[in-house]
Amino acid sequence: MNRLFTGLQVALLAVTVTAGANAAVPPLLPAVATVHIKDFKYHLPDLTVHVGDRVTFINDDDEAHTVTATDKSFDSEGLDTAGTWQHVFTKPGTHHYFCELHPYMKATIVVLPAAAK
Ligand SMILES: [Cu+2]
Repeated sequence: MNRLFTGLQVALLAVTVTAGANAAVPPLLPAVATVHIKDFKYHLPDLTVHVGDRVTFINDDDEAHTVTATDKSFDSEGLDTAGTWQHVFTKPGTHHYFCELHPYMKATIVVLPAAAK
């Protein structure tokens, strides 16, 4: 976090830092899918997973981004450059999410019922 931020980003990051001041960056666990955030877009913008699947989000941009559910059921909060966040999807359905810092950034994850084993 040694770059310049806009006021909005500073405000958001301040909240994030306060919440996780002493939290070490958690190790990445195996995930079924990885969404890279690059050039102000989520790749993949349309992803299908199953209930219980873990998805990794990685910010490849020089700008901070978030992964925030439209219904707020999940929220990565600010991800700095190279920041990562993982989420296990537990509710089937179509989950729309966006970046709180750049609300035009939108994507969807479809969560299907747990895969038969
Ligand atoms: Cu963003």
